[in-house]
Amino acid sequence: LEMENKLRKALDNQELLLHYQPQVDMASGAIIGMEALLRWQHPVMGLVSPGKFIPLAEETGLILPIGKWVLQEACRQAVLWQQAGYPAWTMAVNISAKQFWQADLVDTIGQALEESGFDSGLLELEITESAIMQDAEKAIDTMLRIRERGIKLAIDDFGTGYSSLSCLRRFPLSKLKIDRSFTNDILDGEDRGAIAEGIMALARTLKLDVIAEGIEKAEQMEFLLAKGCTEGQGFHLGRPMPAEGLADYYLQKV
Ligand code: G
Ligand code: G
Ligand code: MN
Ligand code: NA
Repeated sequence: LEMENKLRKALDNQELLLHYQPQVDMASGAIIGMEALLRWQHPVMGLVSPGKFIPLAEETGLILPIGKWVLQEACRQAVLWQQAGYPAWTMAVNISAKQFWQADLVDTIGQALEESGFDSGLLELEITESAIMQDAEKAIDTMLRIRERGIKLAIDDFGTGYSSLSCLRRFPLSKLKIDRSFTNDILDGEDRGAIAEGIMALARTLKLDVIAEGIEKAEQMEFLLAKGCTEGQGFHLGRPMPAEGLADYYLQKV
């Protein structure tokens, strides 16, 4: 309960911040997008891991005001980068199940886009399989309203939930994000990347983009590229960083 009260104040006290992790075209090394990742910097507890406070935020409903702030802040930052002369990268924002099922979700997103002036075609929402499988018909309806605005939809941690393949075909998706456990399997697992490869084949069949998460080693990247996965994200390609860290990262790439 004490933690809950602290989290309740975090937004007003400006203790929440976003880090950004690059999404990279592995063949050229070019940045194609950024994923906004929430962080909580508490004055006494220090940096609280999202694994700890996001579940709490979901349970208490605090994820709703927090999620709204994340959307606004991520769009605002994306526009700042464009104004500074960086290329037009996509901005990926994680949407929790609770947020996804709010009746005003599409309005909240629209508001963040309007206030920031960010191009809706560059916004990508990351949702999980379990969120949309709660009620597939209703999810499709919401997703269509999101897609009508030109906003992209990615399935996060793909392969860890259970979505029926027939449903998957009916969801108006843009992209699958191969969960990092399968990227890890490329070097360390018994199946040697078979699941990552299977997801790539599925994405190809469904005409979806695909990005591999959790790339930590060059060998994983080489395997993925050889199998036709062009987009990647992970510590090997770039760690999540505060917005101010971008210039250094970018200069070092080009
Ligand atoms: O990047 P990191 O390891 O800190 O993220 C931990 C978890 O928190 C991941 O599952 C990620 O999807 C989730 N997460 C990070 N930022 C957000 C956010 O803004 N909203 C929601 N709902 N989840 C987030
Ligand atoms: O669930 P989601 O994919 O949104 O979670 C993103 C999380 O993954 C963040 O916490 C981020 O810090 C973490 N992450 C990003 N790249 C890597 C990586 O290469 N290895 C590991 N272990 N975690 C990563
Ligand atoms: Mn994500
Ligand atoms: Na993920």
